[in-house]
Amino acid sequence: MKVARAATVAGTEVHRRFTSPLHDDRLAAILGLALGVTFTTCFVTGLISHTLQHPPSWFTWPSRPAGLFRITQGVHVATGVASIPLLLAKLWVVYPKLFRWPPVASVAHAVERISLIPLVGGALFQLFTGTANIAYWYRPMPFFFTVAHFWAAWITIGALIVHIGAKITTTRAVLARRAEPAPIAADDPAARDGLSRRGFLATIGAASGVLVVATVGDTVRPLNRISVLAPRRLGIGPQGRPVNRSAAAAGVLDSARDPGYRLVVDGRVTRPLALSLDELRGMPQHEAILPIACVEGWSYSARWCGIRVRDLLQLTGARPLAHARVESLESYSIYGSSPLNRLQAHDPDTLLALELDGNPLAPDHGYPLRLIGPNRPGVDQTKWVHRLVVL
Ligand code: HEM
Ligand SMILES: Nc1nc2c(c(=O)[nH]1)N[C@H]1C(S)=C(S)[C@@H](COP(=O)(O)O)O[C@H]1N2
Ligand SMILES: [Mo]
Repeated sequence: MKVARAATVAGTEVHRRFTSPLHDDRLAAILGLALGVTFTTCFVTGLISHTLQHPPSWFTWPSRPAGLFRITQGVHVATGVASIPLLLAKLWVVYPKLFRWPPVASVAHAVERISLIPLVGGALFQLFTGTANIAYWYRPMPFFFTVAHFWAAWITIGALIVHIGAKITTTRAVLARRAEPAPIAADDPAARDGLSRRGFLATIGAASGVLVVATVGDTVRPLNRISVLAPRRLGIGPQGRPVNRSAAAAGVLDSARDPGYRLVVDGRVTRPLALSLDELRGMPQHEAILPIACVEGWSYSARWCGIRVRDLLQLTGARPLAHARVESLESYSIYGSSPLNRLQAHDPDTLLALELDGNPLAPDHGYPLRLIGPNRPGVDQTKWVHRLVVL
């Protein structure tokens, strides 16, 4: 039946080339459904990450639960990675349709076919740029990753909505039908010996699973040892913790070790402060177990010890609803400062940490002082802090 249809729509020449029974509507529908779920998940979690880093004025991201961003961004990268085999399989299943004749049957059909350009292009672009980014492979991206990935996400999701609108009726019908065994093209041994539909789906599902397990170990501790493709293995780096930007790369080796170092607390305060390292060590210390969750999907939980930002706000006479900004010795960098909204600034676990797991911070982890707070993206956990500006 399938073969007959292929022969009528595509002509005998084309049919001979697409003999696999896996170029099939039911498979296309199932893979489409799976991709709909993974892409929607990526879009929502991606928008969360974007909103945290570019908060609109009406929006205050809570500082609790402490590990929420770790989960949303871990899920973003994991579902993105899982989508790679799904998308390749889907494209392979449906590509004979590209050769359908006549190419367009109606205006609606033309719109639907044109929307495949942003859909397929956008989907490939998102998976490629995302993967290149977490693999630290920047050369093929001569544009600013976040900006391109952000706008391409809107284009892809827009095209996905058009595509779902166009296909929902067929998908329902195809999935409602009881799965018939895939027809065997009697004249074609290749088709007969190939995978069954179920076998094909199981293979693609397994490929997705293997890719995810091979990468998520840089955020899911128990999988660390088997995650051979994880870009950031836990347990490697100073103090056994991974580092993206070293003190040398940030150009702060000398300024961080300067005996004249002071933490300045100023801005909208009544009593500005300039505290030496000894003075900081002499203040009440607080301990918190908090994750660092990089936007690239890797994360680890650690025990941090230092001074509460909240205590500094009180000491300097800040307003009760004050928010703040921390600044790094690494001043000429987009990571050189980060905002603390009022919930984060007053959270008892938002610290300017002096210690990591019971030892003074290594230079690469932000010595002498780093910001660490609950439910914040890693990019905002500023290292080598030398100033807290109260706002
Ligand atoms: C293999 C697949 C993917 C990977 C590895 C990946 C990775 C990433 C990473 C690392 C970021 C953080 C960027 C940063 O803040 O520096 C990000 C952000 C984002 N991603 Fe993905 N992504 C993937 C697929 C997708 C897909 C399919 C979509 C949506 C259709 C998507 C939408 C977004 C959005 C909207 C952001 C926020 C960008 C911003 O902050 O402006 N991503 N992604
Ligand atoms: N001053 C400064 N702070 C910084 C960074 C940086 O480049 N400079 N990197 C940030 C990023 S992206 C993350 S994920 C966390 C942890 O990164 P690390 O691996 O460089 O310690 O620190 C953040 N703090
Ligand atoms: Mo990061």
